[in-house]
Amino acid sequence: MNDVKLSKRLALVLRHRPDSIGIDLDANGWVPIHTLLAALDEHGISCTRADLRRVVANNDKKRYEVDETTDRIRARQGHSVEVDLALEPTVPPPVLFHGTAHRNVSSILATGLNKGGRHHVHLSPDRDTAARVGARRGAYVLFGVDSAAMTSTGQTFWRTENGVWLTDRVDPRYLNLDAPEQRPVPHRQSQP
Ligand code: HQG
Repeated sequence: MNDVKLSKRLALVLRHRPDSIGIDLDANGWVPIHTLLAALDEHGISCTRADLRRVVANNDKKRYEVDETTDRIRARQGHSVEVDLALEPTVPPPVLFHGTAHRNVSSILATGLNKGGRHHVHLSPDRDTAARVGARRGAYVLFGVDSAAMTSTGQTFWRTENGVWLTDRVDPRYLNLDAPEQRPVPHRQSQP
């Protein structure tokens, strides 16, 4: 399996469907590397320790984290299965960004940003990153998020180790649609 496919499979297993290869994640999302490799092998996916290390190290968004002491691996964020990432609430920069498909705009302006299938709403620290997130699904728009105002009302934010800002919900009053001319040209981004 090439590295891109392997990385996508890891995302599936470590965030959404550990059962697809018959493994469990612990409460914090970790699985022993030897357990993962054995389960992948049993399901016909060839992956050596070296392959795994390469995919983790080269991953464009540092999606995976290895704990050297306990020899375990987990996804840093993006889970749909129940996990506690044990992140500390953190004060965000005053403005964050969210890129989304153009077709979502009217719904978002009406009801705000909702977490959908994920555990949190994901926000980006800069326009470039938000543009890449939005452009995954074609024509996109950028929202500025008034995180300073949200923080002042006591809303909690967390920052993942790979720099994604998380919160539970963004009410429409804290969203500003970015003017189209301010949109950066996105760079295609693919795993790993
Ligand atoms: C949209 C990728 C209509 C929201 C990326 C988004 C990111 C609404 C979609 C990370 C809505 C959910 C997260 C509403 C939210 N009406 N649409 N009220 N509220 N939405 O993929 O933020 O590759 O679950 O705008 O790079 O796009 O997984 O979230 O378009 O960092 O590592 O609902 O996923 O990283 O889509 O992306 P997603 P996202 P990874």
